[in-house]
Amino acid sequence: MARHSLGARLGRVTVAVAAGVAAVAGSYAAVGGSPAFVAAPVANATVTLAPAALVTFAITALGDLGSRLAYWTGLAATAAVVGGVFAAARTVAGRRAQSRPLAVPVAGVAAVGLVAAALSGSLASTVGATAGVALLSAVAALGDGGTHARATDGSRRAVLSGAVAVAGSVLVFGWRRAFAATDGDGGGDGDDREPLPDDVADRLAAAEAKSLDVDALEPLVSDEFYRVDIASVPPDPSREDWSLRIHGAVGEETTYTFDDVDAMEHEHRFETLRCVGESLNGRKMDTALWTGVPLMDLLDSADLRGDYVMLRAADGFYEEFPVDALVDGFLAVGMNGRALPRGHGAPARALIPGHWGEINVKWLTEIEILDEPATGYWEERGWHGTGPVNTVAKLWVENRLDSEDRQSPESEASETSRTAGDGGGRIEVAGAAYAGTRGIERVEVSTDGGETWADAALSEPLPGDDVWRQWVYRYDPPEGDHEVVVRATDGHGTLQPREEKDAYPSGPSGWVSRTIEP
Ligand SMILES: Nc1nc2c(c(=O)[nH]1)N[C@H]1C(S)=C(S)[C@@H](COP(=O)(O)O)O[C@H]1N2
Ligand SMILES: [Mo]
Repeated sequence: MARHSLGARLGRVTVAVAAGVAAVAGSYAAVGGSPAFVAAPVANATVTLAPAALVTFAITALGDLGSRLAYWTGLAATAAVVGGVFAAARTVAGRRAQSRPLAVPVAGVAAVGLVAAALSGSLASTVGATAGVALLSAVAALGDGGTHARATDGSRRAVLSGAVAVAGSVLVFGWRRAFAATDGDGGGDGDDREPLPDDVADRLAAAEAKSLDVDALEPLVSDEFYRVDIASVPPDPSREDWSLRIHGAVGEETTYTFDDVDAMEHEHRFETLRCVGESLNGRKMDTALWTGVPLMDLLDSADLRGDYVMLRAADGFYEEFPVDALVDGFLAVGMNGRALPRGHGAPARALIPGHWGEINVKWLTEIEILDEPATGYWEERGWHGTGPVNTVAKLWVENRLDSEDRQSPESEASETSRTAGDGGGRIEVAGAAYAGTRGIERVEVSTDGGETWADAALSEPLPGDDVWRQWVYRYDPPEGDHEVVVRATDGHGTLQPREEKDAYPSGPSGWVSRTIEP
């Protein structure tokens, strides 16, 4: 047996990786970021199988970057596995069938087809993956001039395969991103251009009118709603396939179809969500106008006989909490006047007022009433995120005011300070404050590191029991760097605790502060 040169070996690895990449790209071309994408199971397993400590680090330290990393790790791992199978099949076929020239490429492509079918369980996805690899093999063989026997051509083949795989993937992913919004947030229903129903439009207009007029401050209804998913490729159950089963410690087990829910009386609710795993001044806190039905309308007939509930979802997520919280809950099928987007749990998700985001289960499929407490997905990983949210005031925006803006609404008496500066100099700080169903009564700002405090101006609250408020404060800065601190008092009159705590395990707490240079 001749020893293979390093170059030849590298060449074969390159061809195998290129084949893996071509298969992943081919599948993506066919089905996009849907659950049928060949990389979906591996990408989703990266979070579920990763050690809890690593996941916690990724969530708290990396944020959205963490979920993108999980996704791309899954893609890379899939390409590696598929490429390995491709190379192995070709090696085996090469030993057995030296006389038949097509046996080797056919074996490689067929093996990829089998793996793709096993991973995706989807014909379209399998055809896409297989076509990707077949195309790559064909191009590489053509480039070779059909003379794979010559050792020198091994490297040419590798370079060619690599180039084709990279160029093809860039094209496929770029094209999908640009023209086919099948993944993530893109609604998918194509109803984005239809006018909003009047009742929703009116409510959204009222919310806009209540939003503070502050540069770069997110309006009361979020422009961009954060997302937290255990699955980097979220499920995509159709309305026809979806159902919600209510079972466990109930007098009567019930199953609702989407049509059943659709036929019920719908309500609109403004509601804020916040993730227990976000940083103290993070952005995983947002508000939307949700449309749906009160959970009690679905549970009424069930006759609840347990004190706890487990919600389960199509992505394998599950969370448990006391039934007391469930009775105020809502089943949302719409968001800001549109069908609930896939990324936020289409076709239906739970909203549990005042509680951390995690029990607001998306892609909801089951409500199981329990006699005894149980442990949810994140609690198994050490989090305590099933309870009510902590109070927080975020400092998101820091603006320098021009001289025209200097007359601020909350301090008309700034005549003296108006002449004090040289070309503006006034500073505006703003953000959002949230305390779940306790509501926000007051936000105070200190510009001297917490020595003295003044009230910030608050936006009028949105209608609803579980909504944030915006705050803004304008001031003439002192000389030099100074520390701005913000703190909120909830609707029960309780000032949020000053003590700083990390997100893990019970959610961040403390007063947000920022050093500002005038
Ligand atoms: N099925 C399912 N529901 C879920 C999650 C999930 O990963 N899967 N994430 C939870 C977490 S941790 C949060 S903070 C909220 C976020 O909701 P959003 O993605 O719509 O902002 O959804 C919760 N519901
Ligand atoms: Mo969360």
